[in-house]
Amino acid sequence: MSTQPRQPELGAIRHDWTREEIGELYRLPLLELVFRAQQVHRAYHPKGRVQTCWLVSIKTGGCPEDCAYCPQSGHYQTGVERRELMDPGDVLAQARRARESGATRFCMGAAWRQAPDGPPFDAVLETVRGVAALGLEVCCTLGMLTERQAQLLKQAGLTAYNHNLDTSPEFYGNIITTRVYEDRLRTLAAVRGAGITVCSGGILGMGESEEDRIGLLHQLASLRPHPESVPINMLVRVEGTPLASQPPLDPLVMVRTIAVARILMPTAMVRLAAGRKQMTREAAALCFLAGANSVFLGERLLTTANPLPSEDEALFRDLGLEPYDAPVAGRAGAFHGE
Ligand code: SAM
Ligand code: DTB
Ligand code: SF4
Repeated sequence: MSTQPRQPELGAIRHDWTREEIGELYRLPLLELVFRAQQVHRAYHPKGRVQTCWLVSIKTGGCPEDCAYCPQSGHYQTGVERRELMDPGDVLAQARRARESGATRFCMGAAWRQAPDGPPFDAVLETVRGVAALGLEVCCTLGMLTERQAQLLKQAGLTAYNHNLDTSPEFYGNIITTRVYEDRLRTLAAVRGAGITVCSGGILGMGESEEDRIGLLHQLASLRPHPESVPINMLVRVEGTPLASQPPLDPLVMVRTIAVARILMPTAMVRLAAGRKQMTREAAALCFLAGANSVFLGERLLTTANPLPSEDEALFRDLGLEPYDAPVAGRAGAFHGE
């Protein structure tokens, strides 16, 4: 006789999850939750594979937004050195290095409130064309986009656009005052409308409540279709930002949130993004068990530290994880269990 709640639709693709249902999942005993997430994972993704992504900051610091977590906001003194937009040739040199390191997805971040028009945008388009020609998945995160800009990026060969919802709509105003949730949703709609895949997730450890994490997951899972990519970041606490003295997040909260994301969005690539440097190998292992199947490689994220390549090699070896050796965009979901 089972004492567990029934789970008739485990692994179904749904866009009508209620907050209550998501709350029930979120509050399951952790090992039961991780078990269910792994079942969903196995039904939609090959076991033991991770996608390795490479991140480059193509324009750094001096951002007019006031995101309380961000070392690149011009509102805070964080010691991040400002750098204007990189030349396409320099970015392409990094993309080649990323490919040689085994990465199959190349992500470019710019500290802009919104993507500018004119020569800087043309330079980004040229860079996107170049990276796509290397056979890598290409992702950009440039702030808000217009529909026209999204279409131009699509034509240039962009695979994905990263634009995080970050947290629940209710908590958003505590973290950012220079834009609203609706702005984020509008850009995501422009990205989707242009036929670019969506990368959207959030940050944990900013002082948000359990309800806020559930609210974020609810927003993501209500997008139609679901984002193809869901980065879950652990706050990197940077001196000078308003969130610098937040207490450290219990890594099991990452595990729990990743597990719920995996169950709600079965086909998505769930990315264990920022915060791995602050996490033990054991915590990272649990995140993979909960359904994370991607990480950023390389010793630096945008401005903060990431594990060393040698550490990641050892981690993959010890966990028996094998990086994908070719792009995976569009492949998830075509897989029917193993
Ligand atoms: N300016 C663009 C934007 O905000 O969409 C793109 C760059 S922004 C740095 C990309 C994402 O990095 C943010 O949405 C946020 O989720 C994440 N991020 C920034 N600072 C972080 C930190 N200290 N810890 C964890 N994640 C962070
Ligand atoms: C995402 O969700 N995480 C990445 C990527 N998308 C652009 C960025 C993490 C940034 C961490 C802080 C930094 O290094 O500046
Ligand atoms: Fe600017 Fe993006 Fe940082 Fe916010 S998260 S301050 S928009 S770079």
